[in-house]
Amino acid sequence: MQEQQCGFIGLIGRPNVGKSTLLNQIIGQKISITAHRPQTTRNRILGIKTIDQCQMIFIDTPGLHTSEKLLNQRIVNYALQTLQEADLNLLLVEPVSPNKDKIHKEDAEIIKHIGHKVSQTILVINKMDDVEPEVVLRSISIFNQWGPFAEIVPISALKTTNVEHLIETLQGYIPRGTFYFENDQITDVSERFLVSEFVREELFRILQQELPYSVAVEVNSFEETPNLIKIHCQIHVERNSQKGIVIGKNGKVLKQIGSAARRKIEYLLGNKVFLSLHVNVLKKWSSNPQYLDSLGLS
Ligand SMILES: Nc1nc2c(ncn2[C@@H]2O[C@H](COP(=O)(O)OP(=O)(O)OP(=O)(O)O)[C@@H](O)[C@H]2O)c(=O)[nH]1
Ligand SMILES: [Mg+2]
Repeated sequence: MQEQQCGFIGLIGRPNVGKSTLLNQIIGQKISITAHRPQTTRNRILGIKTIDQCQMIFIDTPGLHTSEKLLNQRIVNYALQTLQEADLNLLLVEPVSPNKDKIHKEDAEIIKHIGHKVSQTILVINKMDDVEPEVVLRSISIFNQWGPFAEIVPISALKTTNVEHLIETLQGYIPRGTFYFENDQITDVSERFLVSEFVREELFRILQQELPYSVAVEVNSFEETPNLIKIHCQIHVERNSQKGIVIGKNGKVLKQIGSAARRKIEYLLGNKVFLSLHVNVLKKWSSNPQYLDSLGLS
């Protein structure tokens, strides 16, 4: 029998480069929420892909960035820890725009953090659908100066271009070892956590400006009956004024968030769902270490 391979692959990169989109495409199911705004992912999320005798455990991380805020510092720490622990890292970047001849400052910072692990890092140039092929080629040669990376692979996570090729390439780098997870397991996070994330994704989609960054979602009860799953969630905001915005006039905004999230949760759980949402003011939760701990952001 062929020997098993099993390894951890860290997905790292600046906010908004498409890490979670790529993870969802690889796994073939939505396990990590995405948004057109940066700093969407807050926790480490595992996505597991098993092909024959090879198990690849992807770690989706929050985008690396600098910030004074406690919440953000904790978020960045997850990502930096991943970088050190993984067998292999995928560093996601965007193509270098045609009017620039240098890479993004934050990409350079991340590469410095990677240090000697650069040779165990595959540089993935994402969003190739957004630019001309020449721009991709030029980006490869500019990033090459920061190497030597194990490989440089251009892809489009959104359009799935070259994603299969990336997966095949990865398999060559996974060390020998027995599987950590069952063949059919796709993530290690609980359904409860995914439910709270799907609600948070709708908050990102529907609310304007900075508000989603002040919001945390907690599942208070999850009750399964044969034909219906009853879920009660609390949406924590930091100020009274934010509570009003999330609820909206006559509860319109909250209803919109609830019904969009419910549809995705029903798809996830394969069952009818009754979702109730309650908005709660938890003053300054994002800078309070105890609240962050209790919300699983430790
Ligand atoms: N055009 C294009 N857009 C993409 C591609 N991949 C992702 N995006 C978009 O980029 C935005 C950010 O995607 P995410 O997957 O949330 O990015 P992320 O790196 O996980 O972001 P954080 O969690 O904030 O660090 C979303 O609007 C995606 O639809 C791609 O290949 N092409
Ligand atoms: Mg993300």
